[in-house]
Amino acid sequence: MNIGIVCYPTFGGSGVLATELGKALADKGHSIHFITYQQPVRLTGFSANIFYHEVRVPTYPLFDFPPYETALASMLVDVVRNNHIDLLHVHYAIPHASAAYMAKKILETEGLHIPFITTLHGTDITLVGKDKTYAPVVSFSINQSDAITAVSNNLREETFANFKIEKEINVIHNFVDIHRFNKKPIDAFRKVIAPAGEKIILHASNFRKIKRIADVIRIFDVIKKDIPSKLLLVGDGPERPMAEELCRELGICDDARFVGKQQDMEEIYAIADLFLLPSEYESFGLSALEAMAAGTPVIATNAGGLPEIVSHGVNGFLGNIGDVKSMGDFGKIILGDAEVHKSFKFAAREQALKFDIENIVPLYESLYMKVLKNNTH
Ligand code: GMT
Repeated sequence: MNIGIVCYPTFGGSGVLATELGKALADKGHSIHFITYQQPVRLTGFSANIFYHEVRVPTYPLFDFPPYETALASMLVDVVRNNHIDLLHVHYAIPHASAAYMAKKILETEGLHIPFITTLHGTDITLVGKDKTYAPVVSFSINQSDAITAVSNNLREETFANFKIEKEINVIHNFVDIHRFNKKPIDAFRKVIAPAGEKIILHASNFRKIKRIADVIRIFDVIKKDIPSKLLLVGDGPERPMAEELCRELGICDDARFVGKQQDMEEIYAIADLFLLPSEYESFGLSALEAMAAGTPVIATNAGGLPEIVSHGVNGFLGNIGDVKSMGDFGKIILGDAEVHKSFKFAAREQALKFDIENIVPLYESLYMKVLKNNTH
């Protein structure tokens, strides 16, 4: 199949998932055309089956807001016309689903029928999408999709609760390449972070409000009082200055290291003893799954789709949003006893196996086949 993939090219989970999906499909022999405004961060290396089309948005003095959606729709038309594209798969509804709809309508006038699939990732529904500034367009373009997928059962329910959706929403959970994340920890790297053999507690995100970074730091503070440990914070975003300030206030600057955005997450997950994701909401929590694939137990909130991956008391723990004391105590249970830690590590990896790339990517391929079958003209 020739598939056009539209996504955000940044470190966010939707872009990571879309890129990993494209790479996996290319490995299986499909031709994949990424259409986005920047080379996706996880799109490294060369593959004969992967093509990249950059959307440029020319500016003009009249434009306070250069029209990205128009540029994207025009690029989709061009890519479909010239590359025998069979279908478009857009990740994150805003503005990708409406751009795909526009491209589809333009191509129809030329006798080209191009179906598009929309994968909902989370904030495109639960936060930004339901804002009434965007909602009518989001709702319309989701309904116009030839197929809709959501990355968790929770997100499917949220979508039905927030929008009038007239079609089935297929749940296809996020996935991880279990072999890639099964790295042996690099001792020298561990030593740099935790020179006296302290436990390494990890958080990785885009440092937005929804991630509750202050809770990450406070949970760490609870754990650190009993268990010698270091906090490694990967990523960057608007909440970082607040987080640094909080570390100063708590007097834990020497134990918390902010390392910014990182490419080689496999190496980082491998040295972590515990992963924290105390978010206000996660449709899924791809970073938690990647941590588990590396055998790192997770402490998360019982919000959104997180309970679909983290099993309380088995491969991690789930706490109420904001309950840093309980989540800190859970951390102490896991890290305080080597045998307990070992069993949580084992269970984390076992759980991640269920979401292995080899089990999930065929679900997308079947959906593509179904859509193409329904779309023969
Ligand atoms: O985490 C973010 O805010 C980034 C966002 C994105 O769209 O890039 O992530 C969403 O999609 C990920 C991949 O499907 C999910 O794992 C995240 O849980 C989801 N984020 C939220 O729902 C807040």
